[in-house]
Amino acid sequence: MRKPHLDMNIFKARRQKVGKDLVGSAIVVAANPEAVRNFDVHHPYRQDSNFYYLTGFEEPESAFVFRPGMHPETVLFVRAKNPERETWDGFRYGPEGAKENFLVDQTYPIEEFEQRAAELLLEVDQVYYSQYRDPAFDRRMQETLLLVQAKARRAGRGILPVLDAYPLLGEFRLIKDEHEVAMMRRSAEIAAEAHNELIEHIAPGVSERTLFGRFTYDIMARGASGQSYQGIFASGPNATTLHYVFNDQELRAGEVILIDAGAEYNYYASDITRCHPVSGKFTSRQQEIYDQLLGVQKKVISLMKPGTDFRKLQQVTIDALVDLALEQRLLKGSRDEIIEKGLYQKYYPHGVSHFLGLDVHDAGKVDRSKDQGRPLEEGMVLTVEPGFYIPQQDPDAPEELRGLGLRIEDDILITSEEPEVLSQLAKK
Ligand SMILES: [Mn+2]
Repeated sequence: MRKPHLDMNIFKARRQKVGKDLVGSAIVVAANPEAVRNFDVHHPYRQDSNFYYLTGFEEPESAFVFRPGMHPETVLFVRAKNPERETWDGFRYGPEGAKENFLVDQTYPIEEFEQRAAELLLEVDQVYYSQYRDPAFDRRMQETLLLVQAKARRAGRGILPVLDAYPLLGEFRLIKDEHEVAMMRRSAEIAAEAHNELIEHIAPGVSERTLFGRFTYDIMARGASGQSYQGIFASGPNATTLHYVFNDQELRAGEVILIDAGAEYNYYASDITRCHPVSGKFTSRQQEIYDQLLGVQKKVISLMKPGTDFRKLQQVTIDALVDLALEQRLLKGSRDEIIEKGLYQKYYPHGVSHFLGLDVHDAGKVDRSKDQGRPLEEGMVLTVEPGFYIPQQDPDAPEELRGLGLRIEDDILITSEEPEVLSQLAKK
């Protein structure tokens, strides 16, 4: 059952923070739609992150209207009670239960959304709502906005301006509160322990799929709802596919397996990557590159303090990985030219960091504007994931290195002092 086990004051306090400078505006957020897998079977349901962030409410077919400073300020639209449906699909709060349990001012059945929301929006100057995510709810929202206009016709108003709620809420989600930090610490700890549990099961002949299953078991046995994204269990050359998802090959002696997998714990994601030699020991050349990559990661982590520009992390990584490629004689020529022409992208084609939170690639703008970077701040959580991938068909690489893919990824909390490595338990 989707009973709240968290203190609802967490969500109330969060709404107060978000609403503080938004008087005159409303935020409308819709629950995620359910996704059909086949016929009457659905994919596992997971609430929309912004909806969860503001309400803590986990049911589909719901919507939330938030009008900072007005009465009622918080209005939740939910599915009506339905004994027959509840026999099949499980408990629903219904409007009464939702009002009792979720610290909102008013609740209504979702069927009344257009009419009720139109009345609520009549009194605001603009609406924050994320369009183009759910076409079915977009239509309900359009209907609502037309009703608002119809109701206010004599006032000569047009359609209410709609602004995107995603970047607005992203600015808040970017800085984790105390509750969120606790959740993220636990999420990373769970995933780190599960990564460690896998080590003794890595051996020639084992399937990537077996490791995937073991990891899932180990995080769920520790309280995670599941993986925070489909994990990458990539042995040998599969590791050079950045988002490898087949996870169905057998591990072979001499190869390295790259495991990029995280847990979702009370909605919060961890995202950890580790690489292990299938036979228990790297070759000396693999070890050399692994150690260099680890050095790059350490260097980047040491920069993760308040004030450092987010873009600097990537620059430093590129510089260091170009040096690695030159030392390994994979690239030739001048460092500047390699960087300028982007030649390093053959071995390192991605970013070194992203925000982490309710989503694995979390909300929050990485730049203040097109030309202005974003300084890191206390309370941000970011990954650090330098990687080095040698294509299997690379004519510039010696035979023994072809098809080697390495990435080392940890989750970092920015503090006023040293960065806290949330995933530090995971053995490297
Ligand atoms: Mn990542």
